[in-house]
Amino acid sequence: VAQEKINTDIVTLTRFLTEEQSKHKEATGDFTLLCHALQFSFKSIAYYIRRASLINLSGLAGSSNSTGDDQKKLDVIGNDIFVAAMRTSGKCRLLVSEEEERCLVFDENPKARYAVVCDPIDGSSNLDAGVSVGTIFGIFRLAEGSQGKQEELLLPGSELVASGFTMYGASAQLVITMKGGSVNGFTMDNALGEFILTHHDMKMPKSRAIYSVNEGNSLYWEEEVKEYFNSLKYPIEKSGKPYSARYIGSMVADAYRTLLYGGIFAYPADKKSPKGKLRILYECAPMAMVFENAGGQAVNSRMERMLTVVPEHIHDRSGIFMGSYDEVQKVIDTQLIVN
Ligand code: AHM
Ligand code: MG
Repeated sequence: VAQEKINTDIVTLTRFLTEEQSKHKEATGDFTLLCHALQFSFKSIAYYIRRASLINLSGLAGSSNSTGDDQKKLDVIGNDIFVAAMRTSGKCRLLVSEEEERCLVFDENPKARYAVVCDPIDGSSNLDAGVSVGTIFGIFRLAEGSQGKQEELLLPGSELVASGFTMYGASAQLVITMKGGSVNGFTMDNALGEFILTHHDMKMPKSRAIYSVNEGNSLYWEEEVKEYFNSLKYPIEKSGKPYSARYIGSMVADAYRTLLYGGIFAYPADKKSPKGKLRILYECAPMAMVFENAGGQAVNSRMERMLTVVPEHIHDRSGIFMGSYDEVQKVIDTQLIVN
């Protein structure tokens, strides 16, 4: 029997972070430690999601979050795991979570220089059906002399020093990018308990005939949005076929597919949700950074670059169109402007 060739030189997330740190002479190791704490929260959340049906974690918690969404038991657990990991990392001063009305200020870490924004379990309405959900995160470095105030986080995504997401699917996938850097994807090896670098320097296809949007909202869309999506349903020159529709209803899963296969993902602002549905700070901006660093684009419903959008409040929402460079450019070129 031929012996399986064993790779004894694998790049774990821990090793990757150490190597990244060594590229920066001025680095103190704080950012690396913060990422280790993030990594632990992803592993824990992945573990509980996998066991949810077995240990009675399905269904509602009986509460609602800051903006009135019903919370699932796992929303609450995911948030608690995340908060504990950030608090005890010693490197996180401020934490904005979709599940917390106010920004959490960790006074026990007054010298911590980082702020984290997150949606601990995005797409949680899919949880009980075993559909992929994920964690979205962004990291800001606080300004010198920071007072540790929530208002300091009303920043555009272009200020993020790192961002990414984890998708809890057939396996847990972690995608991370640093400011001005490449995008790297890791796969959780459950036996080792480590994220392993499997997708080095991810670059998304420049175009692809796939669109991803909740068409059930088309009644509320502005005319221009209706026209744009309608235009995708006729044969295109290149293939003689119309676009394919793919919509999971979990942003991380739709985004991960779009990153790998290309295409466009959108959640436009509409007449029912004039500001859109997805949150600027911890959903749109981190994703936009990943997409741009992978060679794609992301804009809001006014066709402004998503990374320049400044929220007025930590939970503000925005319309979003993101995906392959050419696909988003097509939307921008149609001059589709929705307020
Ligand atoms: P959530 O943060 O409450 O889970 O909502 C965000 C999710 C995204 O993952 C997904 O893209 C979108 O909501 C789906 O919304 P809809 O069900 O309206 O299509
Ligand atoms: Mg969400």
